[in-house]
Amino acid sequence: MKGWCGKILRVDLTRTKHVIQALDEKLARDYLGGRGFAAKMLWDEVGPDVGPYDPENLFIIAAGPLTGLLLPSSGKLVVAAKSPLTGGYGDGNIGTKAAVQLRKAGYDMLILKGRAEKPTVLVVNDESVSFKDAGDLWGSKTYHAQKVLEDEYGKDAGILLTGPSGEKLVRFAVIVSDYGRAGGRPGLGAVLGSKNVKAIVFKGSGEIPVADEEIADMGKQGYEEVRNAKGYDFWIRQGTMMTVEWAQGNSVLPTWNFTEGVFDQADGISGKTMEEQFKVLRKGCPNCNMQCGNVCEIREGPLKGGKTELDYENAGMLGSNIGIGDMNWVLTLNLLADEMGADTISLGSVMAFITEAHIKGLVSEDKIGIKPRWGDGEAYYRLAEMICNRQGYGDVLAEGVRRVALGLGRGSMAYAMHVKGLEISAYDCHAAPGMALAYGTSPIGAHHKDAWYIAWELKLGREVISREKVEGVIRMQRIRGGLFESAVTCRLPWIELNFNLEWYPKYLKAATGLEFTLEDLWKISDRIYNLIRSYWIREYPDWSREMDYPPEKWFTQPLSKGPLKGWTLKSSDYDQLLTWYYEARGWDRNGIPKISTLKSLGLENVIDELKDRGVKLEE
Ligand code: PTT
Ligand code: SF4
Repeated sequence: MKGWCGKILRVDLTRTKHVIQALDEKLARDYLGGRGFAAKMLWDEVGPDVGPYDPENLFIIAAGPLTGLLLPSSGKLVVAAKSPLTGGYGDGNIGTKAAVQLRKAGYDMLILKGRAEKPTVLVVNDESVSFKDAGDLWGSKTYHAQKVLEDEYGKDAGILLTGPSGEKLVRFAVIVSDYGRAGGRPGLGAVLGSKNVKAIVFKGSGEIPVADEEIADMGKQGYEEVRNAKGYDFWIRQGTMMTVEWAQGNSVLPTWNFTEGVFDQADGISGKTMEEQFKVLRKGCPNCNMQCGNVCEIREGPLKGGKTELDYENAGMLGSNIGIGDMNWVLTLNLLADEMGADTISLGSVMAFITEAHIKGLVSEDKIGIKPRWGDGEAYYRLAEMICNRQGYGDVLAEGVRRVALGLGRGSMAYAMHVKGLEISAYDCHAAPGMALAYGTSPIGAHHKDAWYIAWELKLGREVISREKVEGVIRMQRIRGGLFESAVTCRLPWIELNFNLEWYPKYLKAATGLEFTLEDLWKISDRIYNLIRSYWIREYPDWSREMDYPPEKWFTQPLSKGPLKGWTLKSSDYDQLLTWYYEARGWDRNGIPKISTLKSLGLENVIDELKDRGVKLEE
């Protein structure tokens, strides 16, 4: 086998045993890697009888055939498990040295099962696997733990960590690596914490096998094209932070718990402010020559002098969405989240939610223990500490907005900004029905990663309700959620610098020796999407189209500021888009795949199992 390393490492934490399995060639061809492998493993091995924190849940780290090769931006990994936040399929993507080291150690995937008896650091060094006592590292913040492990295993070691939030089972805890790369929004850090694993260290000494040595020259050409692309210089100055100005200009910057799309202090948290006043270093993932990591220094406040990497989602959710226009507080909250290993998007969302609930009289200051107030950085810093440590009322908020709203009741679900339990990332959709559809149909809950449709939607027209819009969302899901998440390489060269998509089938051919047309890749992507959808339905057998609806607020509470004042989503428009989406995907009116669709993708086994669980499938 070429392109793939051909091996899966399975570790049983309960028995401190491991086994190396051959990677099945059919699995590789049908699912490619990354998310595809993870979806198949979870479908086969983690059914509805397994809870997210049960030892039987799998924690999966999966590479793809392009991961770690000397090709533009290939230092990425998928982490996946049944999600404690949503109860459904959960994954995330993380740029890390661990991506390269996993593959050099000879594996395409690591699957953890069971629960270690005591806090453990798992060390994978080629074929050797050891279970080390985590000792003092348990309870430590991620930067410290990274440093201690680097001192022990070397600076080139690949290290994946869970922070104190993951150990304490904050439902939106993430995996952190390399001082500030984070992935696995649907609670992957909590799944690792539940397994008593503080960190996984990879060291590899092998070569990743490829079919055609020409790939080295093809990689060089790719790097050159990236380096010479229009927009390169600006990209490496600001990276995703350039999106703050863009979002403000287009009335989609989440403000006050997604109540508005414009923020009067947006300048304070903009890419320009970051670049001119806070950025001290440019950093990147391995194998990347368009490094977008904005390392910023905090100038004021309780973490003054601390350094943290800033991206757009962090600025939107820990800035405007809680009314903060002071970059120092955004950076302070961001550093806290990275050190504790909590997702910035969900953290910002749950703090915004409780602020709104407090303003509406649903929860008192006494109960929260703090008065949450838009823009009050100090109060949010204290609240964030409580949440990340599950202290006081922070214990309630650590459950995520859906569960908090279910507990509060009294109509509060209307402004719990989530889909399927995953908090919405930083794009307001009062006036963006296509983007709302992207959130509604994302396979992990409301995340922009599968279809960042908003920019395309603005070109087509916000008001347009058409099949073309729906096809655009699906096309994007195929490319971003399918190709990039299963070949496992960064999508940003393609998105930000127009790197030609046609390179990827060529790279896949050179790596694996197998011919993949773009059409073949879309079919693989559709197979993965249908399997993930079936996974959700198996977990929630009374599935209905409401599961794919965005929150009520966008339908009922119009924007009251900015050029789009008065806009809301219209439910008839959204329903129409959703119906067309289901038709295009071959799903019934509730979003359940039809038998003919599953058959066309080779998912016959799924049909029987869903039927056995009492799900009605249309022909
Ligand atoms: C991603 C989500 C994002 S998406 C951001 S900023 W972005 C937030 N980052 C967080 C953070 O930082 N710290 C923290 N404690 N929580 C955070 N939560 C949020 O998590 C990320 C980049 C970015 S920056 C994006 S868009 C692209 N995402 C890719 C993807 O998903 N797939 C892929 N093949 N390539 C991608 N390239 C880009 O990678 P999740 P990273 Mg992240 C500090 O993981 O769970 O998908 O959530 O991975 O290495 O940090 O790179 O404006
Ligand atoms: Fe990492 Fe940014 Fe490079 Fe992508 S473009 S690999 S996120 S540094």
